[in-house]
Amino acid sequence: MSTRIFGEPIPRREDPRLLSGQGRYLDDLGHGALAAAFVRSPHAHARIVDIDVSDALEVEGLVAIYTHEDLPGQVGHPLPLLIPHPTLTQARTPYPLAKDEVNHVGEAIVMVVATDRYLAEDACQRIRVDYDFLPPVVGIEQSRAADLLVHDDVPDNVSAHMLQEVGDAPAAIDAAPHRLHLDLDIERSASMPMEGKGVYARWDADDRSLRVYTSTQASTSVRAAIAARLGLPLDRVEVVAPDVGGGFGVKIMHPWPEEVLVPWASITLGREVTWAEDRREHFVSSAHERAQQHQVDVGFDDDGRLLGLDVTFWHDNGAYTPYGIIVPIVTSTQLLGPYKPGAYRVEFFSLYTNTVLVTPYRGAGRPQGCFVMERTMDAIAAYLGLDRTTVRERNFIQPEEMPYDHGLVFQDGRPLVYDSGDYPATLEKLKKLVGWDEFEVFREQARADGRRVGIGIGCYVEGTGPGPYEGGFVKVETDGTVIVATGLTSQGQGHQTAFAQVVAEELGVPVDKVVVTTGDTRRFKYAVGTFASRAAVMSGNAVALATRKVREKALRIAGDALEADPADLEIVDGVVQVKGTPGATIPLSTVAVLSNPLRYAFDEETKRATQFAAPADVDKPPIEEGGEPGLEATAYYSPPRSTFANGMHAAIVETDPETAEIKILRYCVVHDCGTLINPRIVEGQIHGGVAQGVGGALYERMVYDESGQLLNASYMDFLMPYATEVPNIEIDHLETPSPLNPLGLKGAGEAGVIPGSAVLSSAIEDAEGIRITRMPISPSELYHLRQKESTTR
Ligand code: MCN
Repeated sequence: MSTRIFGEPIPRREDPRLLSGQGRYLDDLGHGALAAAFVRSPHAHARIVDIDVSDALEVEGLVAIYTHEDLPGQVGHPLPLLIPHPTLTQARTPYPLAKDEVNHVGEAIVMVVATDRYLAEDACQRIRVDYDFLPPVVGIEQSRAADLLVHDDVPDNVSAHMLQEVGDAPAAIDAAPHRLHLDLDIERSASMPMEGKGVYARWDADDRSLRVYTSTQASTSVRAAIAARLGLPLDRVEVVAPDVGGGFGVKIMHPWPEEVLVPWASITLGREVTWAEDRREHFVSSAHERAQQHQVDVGFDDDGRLLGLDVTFWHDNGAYTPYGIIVPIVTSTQLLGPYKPGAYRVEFFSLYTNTVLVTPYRGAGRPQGCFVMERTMDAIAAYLGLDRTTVRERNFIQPEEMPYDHGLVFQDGRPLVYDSGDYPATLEKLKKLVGWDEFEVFREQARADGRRVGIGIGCYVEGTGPGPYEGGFVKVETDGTVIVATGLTSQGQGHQTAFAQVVAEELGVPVDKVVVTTGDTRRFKYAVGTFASRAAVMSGNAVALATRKVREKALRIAGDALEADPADLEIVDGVVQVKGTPGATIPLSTVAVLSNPLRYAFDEETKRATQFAAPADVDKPPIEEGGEPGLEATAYYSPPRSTFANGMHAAIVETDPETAEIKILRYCVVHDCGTLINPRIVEGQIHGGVAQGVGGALYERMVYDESGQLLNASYMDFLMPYATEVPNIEIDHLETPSPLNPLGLKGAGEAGVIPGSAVLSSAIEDAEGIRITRMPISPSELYHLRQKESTTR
């Protein structure tokens, strides 16, 4: 069997277990534990006047009721600001249990612990909270008007105001031969993983140690937060992410209030306590994203080349900013996509509203930025009567211009420098894949049949794999199994397969010999987390570096045993051999036995192989100076800055002339995430992303009424695309390796979602001949746009 497995589309090893119901998710654990439930605010904005728990005390099975007043010290303090920024001058973070004011429907006020969840919910029902109602601020327009305030001490509802400029964009636009202005909006949506959040805590009073299972994207960060809040030494806290049923960004927040409260209750009560979020709780008390309003001014020449771009936008950050302002920072820098903007000015205001707070949702500000830039490209093409791909081509950064420095500061605080990419080649592949140049023939045929069809395009560049670091541990066991651990967590990305491929390739072992663990602080203590499409770049390279150390050590030990120069050795299928001399071999399992001076070899063959392999030099110590027993190593990878993946999507849609129903006929993707570890996994990631992109463009939105009630907080009313709405996705890859990391990787986990609104608005506009400036768009909205258009014509 060949060990060439890097780049092979091997099936995901985690799937048989997960697809046959063998997964162990948070709510599969902790049976018999006490259960927590929460009283949450039914009002968007109110002062808490009184909390009366007397009726609840009657509930049989009730164990404890806690309000803010009951939480000692750090437990009750507002959550930390995770990513501060100099422009975030008015950060506000929520209390784990509201202190005296609530700022959105769903904010937790009381925690109840009972012998089971039903009883805890019964007790919640009996708790009376008296409120003084305050007028809510709902939506960007109301927040901008600032007639009403979310937080009394934030006079204009603005949490952050940021401006970046390269050159003098307003002057360049004024002087340009052509100018356009666009207003472009995207509504609120959310990631909606199938599994909500959940926490299960076990306090061991004898050992004074805490084990917490949580459905998170960042187990090490949750551990640090719990230890700090509960006043425990870090070594007394273990955090384990079991199987996680999707995260998509919402589970990167840490700690969520429940991740502090449930462990604290476990310690206080000396019992196991568990909580699993229900679907309505997830809608109203986790996180949303996407809502932004943008104004674009652009100046360009007769060929459609950008001379100046000036974008101002308003971002709805909800009631609090515990995750900082990463989302609008990403929009402001990543909207440039694969283009040279000429002079560029971008300014944003991040606004408070009495709605659920924001954390990054797959794409994290990029879908909005891509929508803005691609709508602008389409508008320029329409204005000049040029093909939409021609305008894009003329503005592309060329491969020979890499690395390309935009002169801006990126989300990681580092310069926005693209490391690699061949945008003309990506476009060429896409045009071929979708048949861009042949589309007019298809349109004419369709028109002859009374059908309306349109084609659209969306291009993006995505900063992936930001630092600061990740680590990897690799160990060859004496039975030949290779144990691998990395600290970031998995939510379905196929890390157990992909990292096994990296190790198998680097070490020269069959992939099925490699066992990977993620998200368990008992196995790997230092990590940052899974977000920003960083696992492949960060942990992939870290485990590769650790494997290289193990390989070097293995060759050294095997060289001694085989009396050969390590440089003359190779490892093939888990066996060290002298290159070109197949007879002289030693299995890695034996090398692992040899690596420990106290040799435990249980099978006869290994015993025989190792007992005579002691160094001939009796004066030589069993472990050489600076060496360590065991065939294992740990390594960390820390990149200089992010690496930039890119891709281009095209879609063909059909709109019903009568009902305005929108159908996607074809959806094509060309994607470049550098060297591919596993194309099948990357394609799966793209499929999932495109599904969410289609949802964001055509179906999903958070419908708040004027009193701040979320009207569609259930899967009955929140329209997710089913398999019936997600089109067949045709994919082609381009691999321009990143020069920034040893494996040449760029991230892939978010890519599919980014151009969804851009490409589908482009296609619908092409089918209809009506400007599309707001997403998502439903059939009834398209119908009304048609009517408006026909009355203004
Ligand atoms: N990969 C590869 N070759 C590359 C790049 C990536 O084979 N050149 C593989 C990786 O090894 C990994 C997968 O593709 O198995 C995604 O890798 P990467 O781009 O590094 O993204 P992460 O693993 O860091 O995952 C995070 C990313 C984000 S930010 C969101 S949000 C998201 C996503 O991944 N959430 C997901 N994909 C998700 N998929 C599932 N099923 N569930 C989620 O919650």
